[in-house]
Amino acid sequence: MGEEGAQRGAATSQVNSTGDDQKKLDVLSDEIFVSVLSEPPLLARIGRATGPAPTRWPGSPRTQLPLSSRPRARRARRALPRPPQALINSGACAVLVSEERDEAIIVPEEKAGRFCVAFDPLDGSSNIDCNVSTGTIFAVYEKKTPGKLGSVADVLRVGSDIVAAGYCMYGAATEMVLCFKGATGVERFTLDPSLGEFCRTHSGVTFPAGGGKKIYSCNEGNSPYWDKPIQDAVADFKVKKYAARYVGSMVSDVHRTILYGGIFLYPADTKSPKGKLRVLYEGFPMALLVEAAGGKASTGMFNGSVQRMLDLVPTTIHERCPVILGSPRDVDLVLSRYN
Ligand code: FDP
Repeated sequence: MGEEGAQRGAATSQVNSTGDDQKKLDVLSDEIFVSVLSEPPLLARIGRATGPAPTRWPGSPRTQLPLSSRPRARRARRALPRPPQALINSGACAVLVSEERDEAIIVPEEKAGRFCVAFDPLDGSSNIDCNVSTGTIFAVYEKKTPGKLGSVADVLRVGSDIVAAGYCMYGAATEMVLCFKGATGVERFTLDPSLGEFCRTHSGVTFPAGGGKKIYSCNEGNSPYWDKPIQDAVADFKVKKYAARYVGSMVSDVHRTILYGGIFLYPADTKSPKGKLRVLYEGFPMALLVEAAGGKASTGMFNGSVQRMLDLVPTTIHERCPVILGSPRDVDLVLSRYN
């Protein structure tokens, strides 16, 4: 990133809508994401593909997707329209929810489109200053409120209503992983910087058979505050000689979990009874992807019961929830501790 990059990583001295420290790169990523959503092709592609039972990403293996490549990001930054103006011109979106904005953006009626998107523009941003992988996470809904104008009710609905979800990971390579509701497997794309395009590299990706590598991934510093079933399950993993791996950047930890196997946990604890991660743009999209890949996603014990993540119905846009996801082998081990 160099000096300029380091400055972008610097905190803005603000906290975002969920009370986390906000970095300059958080704000820039939010602006770019909203700006990119002003260009309809991605959502138009999703629109073409979301029939009654979408299962495959449309198009050739070299699918061109207009998400942020670096040149595009620079262009977008220079000529960035003010977000509401971008949405007015889009015609694709009715409602946008960003981690970096307190309120949902409701697109004016005359330009409102068919989709609603909840996104975390830069997840794992506490890792920016030490150059550890970060990511972008998003979930797409179809608007359901009658009339042209959307409302927050279009995103405050059961998680299984999501029609598509994905993340980008900014690591050694820039990768994007997507799925549609009802898909078997997730689709992997890698950015080819020479083309400025994402090229599909893997289709129908699922968890390794049998659960894959024995890896548990959590912030174990919180273990004194976990409930006993979580403490016991993690103790079980150690007895079974699982390896511990925790980047502390959800996209990276979930990406590794899908590709290698194992489990990722950010459970509720006595300090944070609702957990840390956000329902709309962390829990739900990752749950859709993990289930599409043949895994499981649960809240663990939350509000008095153990729940499937996608059965939650959030009541506010920045709501949090505990997250336990991964291979069925390992998620079932955790859930069995609640029996
Ligand atoms: P970050 O605070 O760096 O943005 O919800 C955000 C998140 O990172 C996730 O990406 C990550 O999994 C988690 O928080 C890490 O939290 P801890 O530092 O408490 O482990």
